[in-house]
Amino acid sequence: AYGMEKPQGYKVSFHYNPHVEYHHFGSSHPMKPWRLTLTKQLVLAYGLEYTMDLFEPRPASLDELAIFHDREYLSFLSNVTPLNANPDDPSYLNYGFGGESNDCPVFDGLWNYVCLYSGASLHAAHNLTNQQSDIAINWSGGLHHARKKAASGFCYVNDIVLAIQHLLTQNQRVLYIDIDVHHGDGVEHAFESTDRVFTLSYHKYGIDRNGYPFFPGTGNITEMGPTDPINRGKGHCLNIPIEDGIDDGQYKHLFKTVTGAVVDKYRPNAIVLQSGADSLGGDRLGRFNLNIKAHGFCVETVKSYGVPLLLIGGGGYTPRNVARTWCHETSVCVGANLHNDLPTHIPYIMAFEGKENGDSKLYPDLHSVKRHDNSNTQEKLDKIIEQALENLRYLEG
Ligand code: ZLV
Ligand code: CA
Ligand code: ZN
Repeated sequence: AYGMEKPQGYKVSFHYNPHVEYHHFGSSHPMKPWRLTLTKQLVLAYGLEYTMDLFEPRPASLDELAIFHDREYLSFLSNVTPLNANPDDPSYLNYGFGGESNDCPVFDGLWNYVCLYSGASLHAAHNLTNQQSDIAINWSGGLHHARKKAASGFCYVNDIVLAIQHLLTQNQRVLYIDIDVHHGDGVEHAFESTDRVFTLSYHKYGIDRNGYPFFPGTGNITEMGPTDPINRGKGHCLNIPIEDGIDDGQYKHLFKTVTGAVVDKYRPNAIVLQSGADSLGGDRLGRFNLNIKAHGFCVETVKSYGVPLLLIGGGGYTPRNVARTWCHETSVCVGANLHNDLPTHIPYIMAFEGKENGDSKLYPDLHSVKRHDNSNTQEKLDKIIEQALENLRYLEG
């Protein structure tokens, strides 16, 4: 039942293929797949592997990716290499490659990389539909910007859309929640015309001092999907725009109030939580001031609904804190309390030295690395909550 923790605890599974770690986007690119090495090292150092089922999933197949993606796009993606890439080929730009920022570079092993993280999300989704797990985790997934026929914002294949499509084979309604600091636009767009998926994203939204919108530039509270009154997807999307510097107390209140209202109204049969760690304080790309336990509060809250849960990663650009957060959230799933002193025998202990107060701790004070003043007043946040609850009235038909 809703809100009832299972007294015997949840069956948790961890889906991870270590080959993802060895892929590089390029030295100056903020996405670092080796943050997953750090995450796994922490999870093992705390002994969490004894509390869950571990799986090493095979890479997804071309046919599995084609359930959502365009076959010509996939054919391009599976053939392109740094040596044969031709930036003058019009399809190259069309498919989201190149451009000024080069957010989505062509790197060695790109196809292998996308198949690995997508295979893990699909395997995790299967574990939920065949009821082998109550909570299935894939920290290598969560690439929420990818489109049917285009890469966007470091995302080439949308493993979340693929996993939700699988969940829909056994579940009438799936709720997607996204706490990455960026708007989950790719997932929202993929399901905009159905009432069987509700998408809820919390993100930084607004124009910077330099005049550029924060990526991807969408996700205002007024954006609720299609406006056509006969579209079934109408109103099955909620965006929560947030300004720089939001703190723990504000975020927790916002998340609990809005997510709770969505769950009450929508009554999902399964939940997918994208737990992007770029919403932490001190993230290289993010703008928020959250500590690890406030981020983990979102996982605790969603777990407490007692609905089958797919927990996936996403952004996160300060690797040592990404690893801390995802290790903490793994412990939340299995119901363990971790000691704040990092185990001394971690292979990559040097990697945890940073600018925070408490290098050798699991829970350093991330407010101490604050770079963004808090532009969120209680007044503005109350307005957002009020508007969000108003938007939900569409669900009443
Ligand atoms: O975390 O930063 O802002 C899921 C995820 O949500 C942009 N891209 C594009 C649009 C025009 N700009 C380029 C501005 C670049 C600013 C410098 C970078 C330095 C090197 C490489 C990439 C970036 C970068 N790119 C920072 N922010 C962007 C965003 C894409 C954000 C994707 C978030 C992905 C995994
Ligand atoms: Ca988000
Ligand atoms: Zn992000």
